[in-house]
Amino acid sequence: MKTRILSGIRPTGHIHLGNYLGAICSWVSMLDKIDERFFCIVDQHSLTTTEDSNDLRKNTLTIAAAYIASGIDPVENHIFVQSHVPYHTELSWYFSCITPMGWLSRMTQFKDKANKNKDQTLTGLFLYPTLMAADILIYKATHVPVGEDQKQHVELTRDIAHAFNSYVGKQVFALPEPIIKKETARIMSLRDGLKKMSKSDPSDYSRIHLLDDNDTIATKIRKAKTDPDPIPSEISGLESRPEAKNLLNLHAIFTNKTMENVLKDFEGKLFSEVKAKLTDATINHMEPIRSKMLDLLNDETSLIKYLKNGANAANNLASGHMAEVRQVLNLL
Ligand code: AQP
Repeated sequence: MKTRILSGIRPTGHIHLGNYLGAICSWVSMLDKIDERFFCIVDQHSLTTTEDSNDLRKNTLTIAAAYIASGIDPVENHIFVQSHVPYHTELSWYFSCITPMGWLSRMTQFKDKANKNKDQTLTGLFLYPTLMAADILIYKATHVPVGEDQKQHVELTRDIAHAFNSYVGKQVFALPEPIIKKETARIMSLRDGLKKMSKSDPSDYSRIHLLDDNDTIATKIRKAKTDPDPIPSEISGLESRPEAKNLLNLHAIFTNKTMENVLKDFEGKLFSEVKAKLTDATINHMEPIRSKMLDLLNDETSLIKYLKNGANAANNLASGHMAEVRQVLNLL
């Protein structure tokens, strides 16, 4: 069977190291193992949190530039914008007609983001997982690489695929597999090691943006929350030190070492030393990506052309699958 991946990022603010390591790097590592690769900028999902919509156009282009600068070739892969393929929203409507409200109410992300006043909570936020299921299933994706926080939504996508197949009495959709890389599944905030790094965190110091310059990266790492204890020799010594664990994990990722080896290097040392080394490693890795992103953003015409080509390929595949869906639903 042909393998196909679909994944995406919401253009809701500054794309950060969590998105890069948790999502984009895992995509890049799979490029030569998967037959067809679709990478979406899920702009319609951004509208579920309306405070982000002012910068939507700019953020959409920035995310496209991040994909390409990180190594996703826009000719070999299909990079496109969700709103350029209308089949996503059409399929999500059909899915909303077979998805019980109870399934959606149980989603952790909905519970976290829903307004304290239930009557004010947006319908779009509630229906987010049915649109995400449509994003994936309209391409009949076989694999969905995501960070840990999106695992529940991919599991719901499988439930929705199953429910749809049962409703129409035909195996229209195979169940897609989530792919979650353990080491990068959850990059934590630099200000609070118990919270994931997130675009919506009010503090810029909680995350490193892909477009941060070297001085800003150095300042953010210097100001990152830590503790006064020296580095332990064993991973178990980090159990109650989430901020320390996060910084050492980032160091392990950027230097391509195991956590055990990083602990050997730093055992007994203080965080000032870890932070200095982590700053160098982060800048080494991120500087070429930032520079490429800036070049791409300076040539908007080419960037938009890549996105148009990506949307053409996506529309071609999606239209065939949509014809099948309309047929099994007995639409005239
Ligand atoms: N901290 C993280 N560690 C690892 N992976 C992460 N991802 C997000 N944060 C981390 C992964 O990035 C992909 C795109 O995420 P998204 O933009 O669609 O939505 P999100 O998960 O809600 O990301 P943010 O940054 O936290 O955005 P806001 O603050 O707007 O909600 C997904 O694969 C996600 O797992």
